[in-house]
Amino acid sequence: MKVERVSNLSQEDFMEKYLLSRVPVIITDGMKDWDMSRFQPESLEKEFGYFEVQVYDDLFDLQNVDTLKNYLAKNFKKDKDGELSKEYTRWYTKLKEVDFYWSDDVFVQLENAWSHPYFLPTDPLAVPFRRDMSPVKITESRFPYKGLFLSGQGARTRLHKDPFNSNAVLCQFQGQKGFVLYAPDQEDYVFNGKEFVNILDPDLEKFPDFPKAKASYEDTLSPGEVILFPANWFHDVTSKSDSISVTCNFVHKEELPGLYRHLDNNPEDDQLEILKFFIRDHVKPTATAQEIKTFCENAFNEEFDVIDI
Ligand SMILES: O=C(O)CCC(=O)C(=O)O
Ligand SMILES: [Fe+2]
Repeated sequence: MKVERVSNLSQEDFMEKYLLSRVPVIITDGMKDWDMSRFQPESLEKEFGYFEVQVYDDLFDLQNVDTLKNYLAKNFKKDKDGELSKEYTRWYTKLKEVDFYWSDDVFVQLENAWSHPYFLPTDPLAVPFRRDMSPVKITESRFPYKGLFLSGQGARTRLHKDPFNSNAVLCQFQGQKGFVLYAPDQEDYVFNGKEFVNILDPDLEKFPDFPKAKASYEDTLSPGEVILFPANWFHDVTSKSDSISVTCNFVHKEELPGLYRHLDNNPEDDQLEILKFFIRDHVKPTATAQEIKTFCENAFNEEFDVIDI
């Protein structure tokens, strides 16, 4: 089935019909008025060619660090003789307290080339959290959970769901991405508690129930379109052509109960490090899942008081 495509989507409808109802949607005019030319490979190479980027495999394991120029030369277009790219540049902004090849400076430089998607509320978000509870725009550097994604034809992100009940909006600047979506209720068939199944080459010993899994959607995202992957939906994404996207993750404050459930059920989640980074002014690096939950409960009470722990 194809994902519903809409345009002229109000923020209220986005919240009610899609985000909080956990229904995937493609907003076909989601990038209107953006300067797409600044996100094409030639212009990115001109502006940032000698920056070093994070190069991953088909899941999220870092493989190496290379210059953007080299990544593009090796993986984008032309004479690859039909060879498909395996390397994937996921160039995240800083999301952990470590020095690394983050893309924060790149997004600062690109800030005027795009804007906050018109359908996305700017309400206070739980993730990323900001103390003053002022409106949030994803183009700002205070919205750190985002990445510039470059993937040569064939490069893939294997099936997974995003961390700690976060939603993702994926904005497609160039190229086409084919994707397959499984609803959260398919979890038992596609996840064995440790790993996600490789849907193109399923290991039936590890995933004996995978044959029962039913994908809800199979579709292709084209330039100018934005897709919402709601929290806990499993997605597998393959670049059908050389592709450039920006992806942003967030948890709306209306979704805090889901985040609390996640914290209760996953006290050892290794992604908590990222959550803690977003509230680093308020919680200690050693904070437990329960302490993070307490922080959120206090921060999002009616007065939005923030209590440091
Ligand atoms: O565009 C893609 O390759 C999917 C990216 C994705 O799902 C993620 O970063 O969580
Ligand atoms: Fe994802």
